[in-house]
Amino acid sequence: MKKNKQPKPKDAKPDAEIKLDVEKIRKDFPILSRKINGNQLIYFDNAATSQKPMQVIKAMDDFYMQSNANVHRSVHKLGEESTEAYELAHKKTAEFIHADFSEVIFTKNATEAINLAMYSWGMQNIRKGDEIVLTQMEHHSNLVPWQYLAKTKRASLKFLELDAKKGRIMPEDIYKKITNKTKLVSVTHMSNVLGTINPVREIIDLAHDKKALVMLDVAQSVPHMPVDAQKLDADFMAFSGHKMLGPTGTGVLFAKKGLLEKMQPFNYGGDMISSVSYEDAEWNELPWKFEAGSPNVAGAVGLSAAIDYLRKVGMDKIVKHDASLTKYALERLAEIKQVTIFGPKETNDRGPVISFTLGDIHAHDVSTILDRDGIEVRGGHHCAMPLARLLGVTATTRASFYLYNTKDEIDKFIASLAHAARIFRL
Ligand code: 7TS
Repeated sequence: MKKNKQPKPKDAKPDAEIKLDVEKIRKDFPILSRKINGNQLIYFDNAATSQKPMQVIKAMDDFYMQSNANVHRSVHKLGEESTEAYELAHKKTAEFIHADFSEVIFTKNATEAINLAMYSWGMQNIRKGDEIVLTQMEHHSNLVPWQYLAKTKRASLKFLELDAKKGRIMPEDIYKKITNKTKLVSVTHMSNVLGTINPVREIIDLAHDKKALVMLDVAQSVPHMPVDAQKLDADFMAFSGHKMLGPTGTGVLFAKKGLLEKMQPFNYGGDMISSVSYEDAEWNELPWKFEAGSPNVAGAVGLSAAIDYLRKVGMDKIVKHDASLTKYALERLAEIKQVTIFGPKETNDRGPVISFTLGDIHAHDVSTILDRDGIEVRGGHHCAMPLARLLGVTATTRASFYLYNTKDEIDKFIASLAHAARIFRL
């Protein structure tokens, strides 16, 4: 009997146009052919850092072999080439997040980007009695800098509370905590522990109504979904190049031009000046005013190649691929009765990060058993100790996926977990 096929809508794209060619992508990542303990590497620690495609590694090699020189200094050919490459990396990064060239500052990671905003904007603008609103699911990098600022200025921190069962912040809390006293709201776009995508549209609109500024920690979202600085209208955004196929030692601070113009520099020294006397100095134009000293040029070149790679693959396809892996992993994890998942169980408004416990086996033991099978996950508090405490655990095991991961890898991961449950007689 013939099956009654659903007619496809006229404008429906063929599968090839909406799906990633994962097998082709995997060939670009040399590390994926590595064996760990005799097993094919399965890399599920993408929330910590992503792997790098050949295109990124080669771009950096080429830079060192062909064009290496310092930037914004020497007028020789190599100096010209490296300056051009460095500035092109800024241009591509700005385009990738729909920002202006002047609004993108390169840092060494997301943590440094947040610290830059804290020192240069926070120290000037936060005063005694002001309130800074965060969520209960922040990474330490978007918590500890604000603790320091609040203590220094005698301001206070407020936290948007988590509904631990749902893995989401309580919607009504946004309206309770963001008030006329709020000067800054600094929240993660996507949680590195729960995978939750926060309702940042609502948060930004409300914060702006209350004349507060917003910092978005987009370290987990930029690698996995389109992030548009203009549409979001956040005042600051921080992310890491190394989580989005770029090299380690690369990060970005986005800030609105008007703010950067008023802010004091973060670091003082070479390249961030336009003129210097023995007594005084004037600052360079944006974004260089915030990039003191010789920068990580090779890193910028690598980040530039990573952005080319992501754009070529297509962020819309990455979103779909991540969602399909996450849905599959959540379903398969639910088959192991000793598994407790922290974070949203549904697949809407969540990213490809799943934290869980396996009975009462310590997360480090779970990670070690998985590692024996070549499966690399992270076990621990994931740099969010207060969140772990709130969830009533000292540690969880976290699997986080990216564009080169497959359902077949998830099957192996599930088999390895089921095996661990048997070893520990759960
Ligand atoms: N914000 C979030 C949401 C993060 O996930 C991380 C890193 C950072 C900030 C800091 O980024 P960095 O590049 O400055 O280190 N998250 C993780 C993680 O989950 N496991 O290792 C690093």
